[in-house]
Amino acid sequence: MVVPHCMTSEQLTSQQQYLAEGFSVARVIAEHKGRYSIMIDDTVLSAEITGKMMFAAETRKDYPAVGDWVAVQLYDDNSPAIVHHILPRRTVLSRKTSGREVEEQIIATNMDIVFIVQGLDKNFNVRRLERFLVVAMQSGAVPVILLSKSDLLSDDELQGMLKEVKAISLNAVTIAYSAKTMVHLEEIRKLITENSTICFIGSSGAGKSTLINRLVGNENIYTQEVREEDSKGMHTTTHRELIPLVGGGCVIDTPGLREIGLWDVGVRVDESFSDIAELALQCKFTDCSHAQEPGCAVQAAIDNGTLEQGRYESFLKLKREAEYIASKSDVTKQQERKAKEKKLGKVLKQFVKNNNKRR
Ligand SMILES: Nc1nc2c(ncn2[C@@H]2O[C@H](COP(=O)(O)OP(=O)(O)OP(=O)(O)O)[C@@H](O)[C@H]2O)c(=O)[nH]1
Ligand SMILES: [Mg+2]
Ligand SMILES: [Zn+2]
Repeated sequence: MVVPHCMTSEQLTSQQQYLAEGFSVARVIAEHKGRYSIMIDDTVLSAEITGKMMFAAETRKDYPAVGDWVAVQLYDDNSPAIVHHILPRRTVLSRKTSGREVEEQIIATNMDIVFIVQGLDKNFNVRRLERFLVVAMQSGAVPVILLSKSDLLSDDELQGMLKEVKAISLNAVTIAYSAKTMVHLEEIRKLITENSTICFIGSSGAGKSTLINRLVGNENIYTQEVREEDSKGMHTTTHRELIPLVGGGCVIDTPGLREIGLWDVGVRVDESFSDIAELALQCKFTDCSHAQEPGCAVQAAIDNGTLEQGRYESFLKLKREAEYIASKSDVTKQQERKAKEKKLGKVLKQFVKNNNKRR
């Protein structure tokens, strides 16, 4: 099987240059602690980066990631290929690393679509979906929501959950499917066109690897039962891996993420909560904080049930997180951040207080 060559013109130009310089161009398909697996045509090779690249690397962005096209030097003996350059990236899916560090982790690059997989079991959580959507949108790829395990629900239950998702998904394509009964798998398959790369993200136990096994047509990837009481997975997939499909296209499996912190998402929070932004335009005061002002369209929408309170709280939380990350990666914004954070913190507190009082 061959990894698809779907490159932008910028990438093609860069590829030509590296080929002219005597390099080969390969795709990174896996990463294991500083060692990489790369694929050229249908051959998988081991690779390492040059000392120069390691020395020059300032951030995570300067290291190869799964999905990257890289310029490599190949050797006839069995020694690993050496990665010299990373071709410009078309799309990048990043998150903040877990823990206290404010650092970027690249999940995958050069994908066309991000499949956000979530189980329709006890793991179902629209607030988490909102977060995944912001991260996926920022990558530059198209987000698609896949709701697994539809076999566990009655038709009525399924319709109810789809309605909840519709309220937060904006226009993202949403497919509820079952890897067990195979219902709606064909629709998913159709989204994976010949030259496309699709990255799968979602919590552990959501069913990412199971779905990939169905799409690949065998059971090569290891999957595991989830805990019954809360549908939590066992973190079965341990590293990111790009897998070419027989019919063309390829998929990137990733380990389930316990938490997905926003990384430098710019205006994506506003974009993926455009329903709230539109409401805000109708507030009486242009600087309305939507906490308690008269003529507030956001509060009115919450009161009349068109906007869910949880969604608005989620919006405030993600906004605050995005502000924090943006300022951390730019020291000069520190002062501004503190002021804004304090304000958003107050707004959130005031908002929750007011709404709880009213109930
Ligand atoms: N009933 C039902 N079970 C499913 C479906 N899809 C996956 N599962 C089950 O869910 C469990 C977890 O699936 P995995 O594919 O390992 O989940 P994952 O998202 O890859 O999890 P990590 O690798 O830990 O991130 C397995 O027991 C699957 O059999 C489905 O559509 N219906
Ligand atoms: Mg898995
Ligand atoms: Zn308002």
